[in-house]
Amino acid sequence: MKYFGKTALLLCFIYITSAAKLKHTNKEFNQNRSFPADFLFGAATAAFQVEGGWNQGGRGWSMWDYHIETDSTFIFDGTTHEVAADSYNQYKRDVGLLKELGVNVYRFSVSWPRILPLGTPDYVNPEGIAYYNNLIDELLANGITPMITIYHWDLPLRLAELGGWLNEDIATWLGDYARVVYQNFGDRVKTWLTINEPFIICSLGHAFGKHAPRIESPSEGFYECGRNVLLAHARMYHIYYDEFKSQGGKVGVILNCDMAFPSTDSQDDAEAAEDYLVFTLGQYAHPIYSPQGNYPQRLIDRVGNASALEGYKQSRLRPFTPEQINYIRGTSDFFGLNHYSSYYVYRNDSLKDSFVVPSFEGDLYIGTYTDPDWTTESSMWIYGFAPGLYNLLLHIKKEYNDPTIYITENGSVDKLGFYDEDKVAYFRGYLNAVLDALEEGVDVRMYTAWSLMDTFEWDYGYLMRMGLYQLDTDDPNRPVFPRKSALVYKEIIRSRIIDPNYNPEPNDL
Ligand code: GBH
Repeated sequence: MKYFGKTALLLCFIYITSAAKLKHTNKEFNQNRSFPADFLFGAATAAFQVEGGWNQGGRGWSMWDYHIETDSTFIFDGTTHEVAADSYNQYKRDVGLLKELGVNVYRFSVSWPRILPLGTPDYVNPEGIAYYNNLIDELLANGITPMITIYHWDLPLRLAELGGWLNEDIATWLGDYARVVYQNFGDRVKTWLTINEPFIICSLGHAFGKHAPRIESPSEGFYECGRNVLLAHARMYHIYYDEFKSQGGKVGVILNCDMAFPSTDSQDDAEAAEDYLVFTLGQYAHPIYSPQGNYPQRLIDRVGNASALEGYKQSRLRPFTPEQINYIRGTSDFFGLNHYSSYYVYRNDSLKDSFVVPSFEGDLYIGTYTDPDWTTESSMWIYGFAPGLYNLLLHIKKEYNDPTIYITENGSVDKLGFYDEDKVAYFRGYLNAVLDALEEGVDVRMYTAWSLMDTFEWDYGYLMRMGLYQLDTDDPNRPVFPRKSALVYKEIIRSRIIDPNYNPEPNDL
């Protein structure tokens, strides 16, 4: 993980001799084990990554439009989001793909600047509303349950200019936007995902400046962003229950988390693994899911102590008021989880001088590395190790009072072409880990694969091809075709078992 310190690379050979023996590995594939009849399968996308139609239908600019349109070096491969998978014009094709796969649910996001071009509800764009009405109706007509992410990163430019996630008013802005969304679509949509991945919004967007709005503020920006995300999420939740309860839906947040295994049996490495989960997951999960609310004590202590040593009069992690703690606590009907990778982590003196001070990485103070077997040439930042998901699910069950878990993203990358064997192996392994977790009594009820088709992968553009369906980005009509992973996933959904010997060929669909 590039952004957890440069020493990680130097130390990546150490795992061979010293990695603590993993306590939990997954069971073999076993075709007598099946997914429960009411387990929901789906596929996921996000508006900015698939819709295209960037200047169609009265859509406004998001902060991502601004950075892509004004800086040709921003996206690694020089591609843009302007057409993407053309889902704005071809939503019926998308629903056709979902139907072909046999999924129960489709997780997509609504574009804030398409619905509210200026960000605020002073003007609601009728063409934006019509687009999502059409998509929702088409899904329902085909027996697929729509599930909406309200915020998947496309903050309206005007609000970014007013300070975006670093302005406390963001809670008001998001709440007002969510109200418009509930009002227009809540008669047919019953599962709401408020915000996608607070940790990525705040780390890549506000600590490292890799994602829009490209702010590099690795301490204050990172923590203030997280604080505002929690307040905004809570407001979206309360507005639903105060004003739209009669719609009878459920509301929850999506947190992303990779899994950390301690590098050795040392106490320091065990604490490093614990703190990894505290900083990347607990920071957002504890205020919402723990009975007492508020940030985890380990986070409060680590940031508080580091701040004091640096001469700050107050912690760089600004505390919540008791009212805010109450306001945030209990505001999720389920635990939405995005998960992709695993790491080994350690903490020792070699980390001295590895981090910018002050920064959240300096506060966390761990090194990370991965096993070469967990990665492939095309995988970029994905280090696939299915027991990571199994262990993470057990951690969430234990730590957050056995919540209902929806796995809202999981998936991998492969080369172009039909035979995406790495991705097939990844999906099989991770779904097998879900079966392991179900046997341990973890309440996982849903899995939506990332992604339905190749998407515009944010700063990576089209370097990472994660689709069940391959997208031809050279053709203006954006045709798609099923990869092997699509056929394998379809068969898992149909049979509800994982058959490692199922070996489809092109045109089997
Ligand atoms: C998800 O984020 C997003 O929700 C989704 O929109 C996205 O398409 C999907 O992942 C796949 O990328 O280059 O070392 O800085 C998952 C979180 C975001 C974590 C990108 C890794 C890049 C790491 N990931 N990040 S690095």
